[in-house]
Order: sequence, then C-alpha cells, then structure tokens
Amino acid sequence: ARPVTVAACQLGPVHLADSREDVLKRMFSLLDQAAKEGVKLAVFPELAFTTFFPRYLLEGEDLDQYFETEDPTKGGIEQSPTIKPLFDHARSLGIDVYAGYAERSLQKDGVHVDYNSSVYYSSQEDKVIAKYRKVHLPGTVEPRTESGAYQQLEKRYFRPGNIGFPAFRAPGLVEGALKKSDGIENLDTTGKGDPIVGMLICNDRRWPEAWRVYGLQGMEIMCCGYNTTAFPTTSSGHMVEMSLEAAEEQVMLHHKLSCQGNSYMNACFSINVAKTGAEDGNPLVGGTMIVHPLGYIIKEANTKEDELVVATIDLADCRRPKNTVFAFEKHRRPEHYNLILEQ
Ligand code: CDT
Repeated sequence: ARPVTVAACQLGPVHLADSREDVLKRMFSLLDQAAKEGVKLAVFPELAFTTFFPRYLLEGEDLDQYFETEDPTKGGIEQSPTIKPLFDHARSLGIDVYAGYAERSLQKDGVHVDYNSSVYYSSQEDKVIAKYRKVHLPGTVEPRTESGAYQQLEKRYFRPGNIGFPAFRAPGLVEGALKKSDGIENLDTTGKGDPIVGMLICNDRRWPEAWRVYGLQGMEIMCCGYNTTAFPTTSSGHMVEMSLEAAEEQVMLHHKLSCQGNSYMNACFSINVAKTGAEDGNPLVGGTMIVHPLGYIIKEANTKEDELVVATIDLADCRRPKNTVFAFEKHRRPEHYNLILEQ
C-alpha cells in the first residue's frame, strides 16, 4: 500500500470586490482544516486568487491587477507577495499545494507574455517544483457580439502554454517511497517511488491527448483546477435554448465524463477542483471530486461554497490497471495514431 491523504480545496465565488487578503484567509482556513485531517496535498482551483476575470473585457491596470509578474532573473512565483503567504502557511502545516494563477512572464527585452498557469509547491523542498501553463484556451480573442452571449476571453488574455505536459515526482507525500539511490533500476515500473503527478487546468481536462501524454509518463495523480460556466453553449459560444437547470446538468455530465473517463483510461487518481457559485451573478458549476483509477468518484463536494473534500487514496490501486488493460507498452498501437500529430 502507498496511502496518501489528499484534499480538493473547493472555493466558492470570488467577487470583484473581494480583496486578495480575503481570498487568502479563506485558503488558509481550508488548509487549516486539511491539516487536522492529515492531508499532505491540497489542490486549489484555476485562477484561485481572483475572480474569473476572462469573463470581462479589460485593459490597462484593470487587467494588470489580476496577474502575478514573474521576473526569471529575480526568482519565481514563490516571491510573489500575494501568493507567498499561501506557500508559507502550507509549509508550516507540511502540506503540498497545487494552485492556479495568472502568470505574467517578463522577457529579457522588457516585454511580457501572459499564461493561465498552475504551480506545485512542495512543502518538503520548500519550493515550487513544477509549473504548468494551460494549453487548451477556450473562448475568443474578440468579445462575442451576439445578444446574451457570455464572454470567455482567455484567448485574448493568455498565450497557449509552451511547456507541454511534464509529469514530475512529488517527494514526501508517501512514506517509505523508494528513490533512485535505493538502486532500483527502473523506478517507473515498480510503482514504489514518489508519486508521479500531472497538472491540467480547466478546459484541458476535456482533451484526452493531454491526459495521455501524462499517462505515458506513468502519472498516478492528476491535479486539475477549473472555473466552468454553467451556461449552455455550442462550441462556437452561441447560447443554446435551455433552462439553466438543464444546462447545468449537461455541463456536469461532460465534466464528469471527462474526469472519470480520462482517470480510468490513464489508470490514475484525479483531484478535480472547482471555483463555484455565482461570481457577481455569473454562475460557475461545482462538481469538485476525487476520482479513482477505476473511474468512480471516491468523494465529491455537496455545496457551492468553500468546501474541503478529503480522501485517503492508495496509489497501489494504479498498478493493476497500469499492468493489465492499460499496460500501454503492451497494447497501444502508436503506428496507427499518426493523424493525431498531423492535424
Ligand atoms: N476556464 C475554462 O477553461 N472554462 C471552460 C469553459 C468552456 S465553455 C464550455 C471549460 O472547459 O470548463
């Protein structure tokens, strides 16, 4: 057995008027509850520290306020005065953190490039050990003009991620994890090392290619934060005639199919975490849940408020599907998958 207690730290709405300090306090409170339940990894939503600002058409300072500026010459996100306190608190409790934020990456020539990012903070290492930049950006560059259309301006505010899907090992989560220095020839095939973790952000969870690239790296835990609007839309963003209730039911179906199906098909646990409720009247679905490698929901949220969803998962449960039905090296037929790369 390789047990680890994990938490999905669902956040209720963050309104325009809520200060960063207010949000941090709420996050601290979830971490404090998590610590009491023996949690070692806490996963927060996409753009966790602010309202989901891509629903608004913004420019100048009104937009800049949402970004964390990272100057690679001066250290990473750990130095951000608005995020560092979360990591400091997590370290004092011995908890690792996944959190989403808007990244403004300064380039050498003074220009900047913006991404919708997440980081994994290791409390054992006391540093960010992995970063992910959202690859699949939904929405439009220009505001939609049809009447009643909601805005999802992620393509306007962010560049698609440029670092792919790098899985990584999270030290200190599982007791007695073997290291390369233990003389194990190929740690990946034993399933006894530090957990192999992947990160996605919101819309990415609907794309099997993203999960599979992590799956091929032996991923055992997927962390994915999201802000998903409850409106019914076509893929082009047009509103569909449907009641809000029916729409939310359909959005939840697709959310669950994506997370449960891809966890099953990649033989991994997934920790899927919403920012939910109505942000200044704009509804976001819930659906925070921890999913087993066999595809079933282990535990899920039952509110649209700040809520901690805790489960002790046994990473050994990944082994059987990874070694049988989803033993990729035995059963995949990549010679027939060329089209995926060509188009
Ligand atoms: N934030 C984000 O990526 N939201 C998208 C909404 C797409 S519209 C169906 C999501 O996939 O949840």
